[in-house]
Amino acid sequence: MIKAIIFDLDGVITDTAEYHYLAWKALATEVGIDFDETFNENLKGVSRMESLELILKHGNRQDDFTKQEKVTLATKKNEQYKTLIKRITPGHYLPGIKELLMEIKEAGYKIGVASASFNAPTIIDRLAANNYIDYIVDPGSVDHGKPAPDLFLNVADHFSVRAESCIGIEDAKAGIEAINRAGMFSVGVGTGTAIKEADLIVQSTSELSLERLLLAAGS
Ligand code: G16
Ligand code: MG
Repeated sequence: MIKAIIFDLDGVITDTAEYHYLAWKALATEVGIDFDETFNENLKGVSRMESLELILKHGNRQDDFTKQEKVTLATKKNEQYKTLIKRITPGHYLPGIKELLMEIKEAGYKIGVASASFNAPTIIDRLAANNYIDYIVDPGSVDHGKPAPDLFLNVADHFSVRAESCIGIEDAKAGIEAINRAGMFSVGVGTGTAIKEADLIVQSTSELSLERLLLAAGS
């Protein structure tokens, strides 16, 4: 029986993926690395430092910076990102998500957020989504990011529910793998092949409803 529904943030609750893309693109350009939306797909759900490593490797510049310099680069990207997310308002939910959160809350299921982002609490604040969300994982508190299951398992643990009683919703390949490895029912949002391993696939967040999720998960 399903007891908790766990949301990814970027690309599921709101479209911050675009802001990550713009901030990384600015940084990549600064260090002379070509960066486009196709490559950006590889960074979805991936932590800040790992994303930087992937970008440097993509430009064959992974050995050109010290660890400290890499931290400085990642911090710079984050400062740019923090400026961009100031644009987020309570009007910036992806289609149908606010209604879905309200529906789930009203029906008495637990709602968690399993995001790789250290900025998740700020974004949830800016959306005024605190009333719906019971728990946000601190990504610094788990050993491994997505595609490891840790972020999702941390939520189940917090709610004292079994993994089989959770549904996870994601837009990224690494995120779907994390949910599947956690032993939860996975829901993929999107049109690309990135989410092809999900148990249920929808093209847009507007297609999600509590009834559809529960039916698909057999609950
Ligand atoms: C998000 C994004 C990633 C980002 C990561 C870390 O994951 O999809 O692109 O690199 O968080 O974010 P930050 O630099 O803000 O700590 P998710 O799991 O919400 O999709
Ligand atoms: Mg995401």
